[in-house]
Amino acid sequence: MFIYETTISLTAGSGGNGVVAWTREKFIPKGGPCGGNGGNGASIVLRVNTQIPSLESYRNQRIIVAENGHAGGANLRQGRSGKNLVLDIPCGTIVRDAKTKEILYDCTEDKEKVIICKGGKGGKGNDTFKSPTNQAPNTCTEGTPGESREIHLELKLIADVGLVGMPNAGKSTFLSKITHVKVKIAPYPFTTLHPNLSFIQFDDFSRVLVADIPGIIKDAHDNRGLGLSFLKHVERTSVLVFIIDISGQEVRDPFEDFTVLRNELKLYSEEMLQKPFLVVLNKIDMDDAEENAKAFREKYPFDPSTLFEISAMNVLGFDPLIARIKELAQKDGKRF
Ligand SMILES: Nc1nc2c(ncn2[C@@H]2O[C@H](COP(=O)(O)OP(=O)(O)OP(=O)(O)O)[C@@H](O)[C@H]2O)c(=O)[nH]1
Ligand SMILES: [Mg+2]
Repeated sequence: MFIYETTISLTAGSGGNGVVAWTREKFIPKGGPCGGNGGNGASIVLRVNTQIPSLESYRNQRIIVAENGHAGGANLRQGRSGKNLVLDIPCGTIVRDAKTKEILYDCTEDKEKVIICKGGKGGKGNDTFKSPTNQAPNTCTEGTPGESREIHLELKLIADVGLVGMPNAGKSTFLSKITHVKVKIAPYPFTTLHPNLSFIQFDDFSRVLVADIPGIIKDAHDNRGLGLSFLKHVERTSVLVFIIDISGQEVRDPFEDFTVLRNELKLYSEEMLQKPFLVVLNKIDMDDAEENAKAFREKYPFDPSTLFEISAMNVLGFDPLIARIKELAQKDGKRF
């Protein structure tokens, strides 16, 4: 199950109490105070982990409480501190305060760690309070409570390139041929139900991360099909690749597909259309494809560095396209 949004309530551990205790040993009368301090409560730490694909592990875990610190003991024994609780979250998670919706962190770096709830401090034992004027203090303090807050986690994948297209256009086929990921490909719409993420590995050891999202249909902004919710996963990509089925085999019309896609993106956010994009006419191996592609070029006279014809299934026409993807994705320096 692909979970990309959840709210969890976190409570860090409270500090352990300090204690009042007195030294009682044979031949040592009035041994004095010996109450130890309480241990600190455990903090809750969020850690970015690129190996985790979704927020699935928090599906059944909505209330998370970290360990309390233990109370101090006699003979100056310090209470044990709680062990910090590390929560792994996927890269690209936006952490918000659930109430105010204020963004607390935007987790974009692998292994990045942030303390989201600080544990309480341990209380002081009576030994701490002894002084020349008060050699037998009868006071100790309680541990302070740990911070507690409700946070909202939202995952927006961070990829360089986002594949956008109608259902069945061949997005997943393309992803599976350019990367090593095995994804579900089938001749019916909405095969892909959640985003797939993989990377193209280049000879210079650089990588370009590609996200394949479920198909988008007309009126997706009205929540038709799988809606636009998955567009958030391509919102942060630097390049969009429109995959258009040019075979004309589907009931749809390739020209309309392109207009509809752009329109739906625009309704999601104007910024989407400001991104650099490539248009890929797929299934060029099919019968009427050449003709349709010609008509498409006439209607949308993009230059050859924007418009490409490929057959994702037969791996045809990939080289110039991938070179261009690399060029655009790495324009502002390599990210991966
Ligand atoms: N002839 C031909 N068929 C292709 C080509 N690329 C993909 N297909 C077929 O088109 C169908 C749909 O491919 P998918 O890769 O699942 O399409 P998708 O865009 O990921 O579809 P959704 O996940 O439903 O949005 C499959 O039956 C593929 O085999 C191609 O270049 N030529
Ligand atoms: Mg798919």
